[in-house]
Amino acid sequence: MLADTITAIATAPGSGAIAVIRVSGEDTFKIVEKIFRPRAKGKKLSQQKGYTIHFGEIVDGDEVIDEVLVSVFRAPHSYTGEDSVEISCHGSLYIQQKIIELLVNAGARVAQPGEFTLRAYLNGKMDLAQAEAVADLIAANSEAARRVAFNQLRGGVSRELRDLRQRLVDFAALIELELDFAEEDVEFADRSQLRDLILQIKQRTEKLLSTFRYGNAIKSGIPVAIVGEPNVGKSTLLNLLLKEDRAIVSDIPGTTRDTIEDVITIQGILFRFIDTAGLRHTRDQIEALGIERTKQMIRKAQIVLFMIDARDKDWRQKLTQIQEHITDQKVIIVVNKIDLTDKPSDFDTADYPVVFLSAKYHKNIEQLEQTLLEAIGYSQHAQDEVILTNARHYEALRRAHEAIERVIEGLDMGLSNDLLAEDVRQVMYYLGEITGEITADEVLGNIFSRFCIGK
Ligand SMILES: Nc1nc2c(ncn2[C@@H]2O[C@H](COP(=O)(O)OP(=O)(O)OP(=O)(O)O)[C@@H](O)[C@H]2O)c(=O)[nH]1
Ligand SMILES: [Mg+2]
Repeated sequence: MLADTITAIATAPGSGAIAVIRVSGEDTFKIVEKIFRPRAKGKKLSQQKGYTIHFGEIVDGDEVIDEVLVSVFRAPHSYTGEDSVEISCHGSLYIQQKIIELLVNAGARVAQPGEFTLRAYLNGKMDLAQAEAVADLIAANSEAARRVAFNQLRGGVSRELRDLRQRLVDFAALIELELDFAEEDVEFADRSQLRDLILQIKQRTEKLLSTFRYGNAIKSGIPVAIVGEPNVGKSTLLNLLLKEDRAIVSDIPGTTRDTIEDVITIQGILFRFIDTAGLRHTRDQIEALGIERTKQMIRKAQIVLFMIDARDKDWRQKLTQIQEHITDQKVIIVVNKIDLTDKPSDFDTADYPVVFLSAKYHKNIEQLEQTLLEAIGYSQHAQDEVILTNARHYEALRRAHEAIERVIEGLDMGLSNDLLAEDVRQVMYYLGEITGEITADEVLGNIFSRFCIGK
């Protein structure tokens, strides 16, 4: 498969000012030379240095199709590690397709999704976790998501795991050696050192695992449901957070019938706010439907803003009603309309943070934003901390962690070498799975098929 020379449009589908078409593989220059006529006479494309750009024409026989720029990359100094070119042409859909067609007729094959990055991985330009970070970076829709993806692309996650794994590999080698000298009863691998190493790996693994919730949240945005009785000001708050009149606000209870959703970023983190119908028991059929939806929204949310009127004396009972539907969501109590009373009810609760607001008069909104950030553990994670965002990594790390616990158990029980070695191998296996030192073809297929074509 690596023997093929592949091509694809690397820019977004559709027409634009410019489109970029990639070609990568052994025959790149041979193929592109068939359809590219450089303006400057003299050297052929295959004789040009890497990291140079050449102006010229794409031709179909005698007919000139477009004027283009061709960037030359020479193996191994390219994204894929192979000889590659990037053709920047005019961004008409027709021209893009015509050039692809000419390239295919000249001997290239149309690339599969993620195939350029797959090659970069197979040619050792990046490991698997880094390759996956490329997809995350392309999908990043907030500053925080970009930052964690970029850190992973730079090898943050990989470095850490590779280091731990390498030390384990060394140890496993010693244990295996002991197995070879089984009759002589020698000990090459110091058990207390192995224990220290394993404990270190365990600690590190646990720390990484604990970042996943946060990592996953910033990658996909944090769903926040705004719930509360009709008329407490939920839609007013949504509009204020979004800085636009997204939801209808009125003094008629039950104004919001459907759910309204929109996103904002706070300190670079994407929050997805969901405004819901007021939660109350009713015989009105339509509103009953809205209320069922509210329950569903709570289920989907990571944070629930429970909104109460500052003058409400029965809020505890309403909170209890909400709590019925809460599983592991964080709850923030938002006391609204503080402008209407000098003496708000007693909102002391040990369970949840409380924010006093006037949504209508834009009061204390920064405090609410701060409380939202705290709810996701924003301040606990340093900007450059290695953060797990990928479910595949999380799963592998969780399995590694299980195997680690078995190794510790085994050490405690004085388990025989061959059994111990087996568990150590398991830990190495799962750690290696993340960076791709160990992979099954189907795992690769699964990962790269989710990429866009041309990456
Ligand atoms: N005085 C005062 N009025 C507010 C405040 N926030 C909202 N209101 C008013 O309260 C009324 C209800 O506001 P909405 O935002 O529609 O309330 P809601 O919770 O979305 O109501 P439903 O959609 O019916 O569940 C409107 O007349 C708002 O102008 C506030 O902080 N102070
Ligand atoms: Mg509303």
